[in-house]
Amino acid sequence: MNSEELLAKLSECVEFGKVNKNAPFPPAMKGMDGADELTAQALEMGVDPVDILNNALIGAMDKVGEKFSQKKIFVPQMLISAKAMNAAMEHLKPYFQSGQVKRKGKFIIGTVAGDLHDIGKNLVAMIVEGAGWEVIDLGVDVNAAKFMQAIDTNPEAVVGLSALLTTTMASMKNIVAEIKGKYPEVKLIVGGAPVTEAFKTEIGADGYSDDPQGAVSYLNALVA
Ligand code: B1M
Repeated sequence: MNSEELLAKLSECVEFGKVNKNAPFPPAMKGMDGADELTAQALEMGVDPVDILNNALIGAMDKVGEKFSQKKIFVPQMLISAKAMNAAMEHLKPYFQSGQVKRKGKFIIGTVAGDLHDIGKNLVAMIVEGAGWEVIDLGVDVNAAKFMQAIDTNPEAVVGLSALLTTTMASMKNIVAEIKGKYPEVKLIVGGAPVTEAFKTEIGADGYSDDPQGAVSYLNALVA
């Protein structure tokens, strides 16, 4: 298999939720290598981790989202795809985190209250950490009180909020208002699939990015 074929196969594993070779699901792929093995093979072959992410994994999750919208698949299939994506991400993590020699500052990140999506947030955390920032990851379903507790202990930190649901964009708006009300000087960057530059401006956040690299650029500009 050449690297293109390998990435196509990996993408299929994430799309259909084939986590690893031993996984019995999906039955049609029984006994075949899964996301776990194929990611390891791609890295061994010398494929750039960024290409693995962009050309195999993210596209697969987009297809999963499309099929969910069209009611061709349901939550369990989305979950198993997320599990396959996470199996792949475990291999990529060390590459994204390897630039952490000196710290440029602190970055608190969380997925906002009511929202349990963490794949994108984890990616942002990983890549920001790799770019030399100390990352304090509060996890998912994080309310304003939890963000503010972290700010109390790390008043110099920049704060990142992620939201994947249109419903939790309202939660993001409230959290930004609460944080800005108490800590007007704290810089807030927002992101996540439904979030836009216009929404950032509307809710009074300071930064917006639609991908992890943009978050890094925003953070680095603050300490340049
Ligand atoms: Co959900 N889900 N989900 N889901 N899910 C979406 C988001 C959805 C678009 C699918 C669809 O309908 N097409 C839809 C939202 C629709 C909407 O609001 N308009 C949806 C829905 C409806 C739901 C439920 C309500 C389903 C239900 O229960 N009926 C439910 C909600 C649960 C909850 O949160 N309360 C739900 C549940 C789930 C699972 C748990 C099954 C699972 C999540 C597992 C997990 O995260 N551990 C899941 C999944 C996997 C998805 C999709 C398929 C994939 C999300 C993902 O991981 N993408 C998603 C469809 C889609 O996005 N294509 C969908 C890959 C990831 C790398 O991208 O997270 O966008 P993303 O992150 C990007 C950028 O956005 C950016 O950088 C990342 C890398 O490029 N970014 C930032 C993210 N945060 C950032 C922060 C920044 C900067 C950039 O600065 C701070």
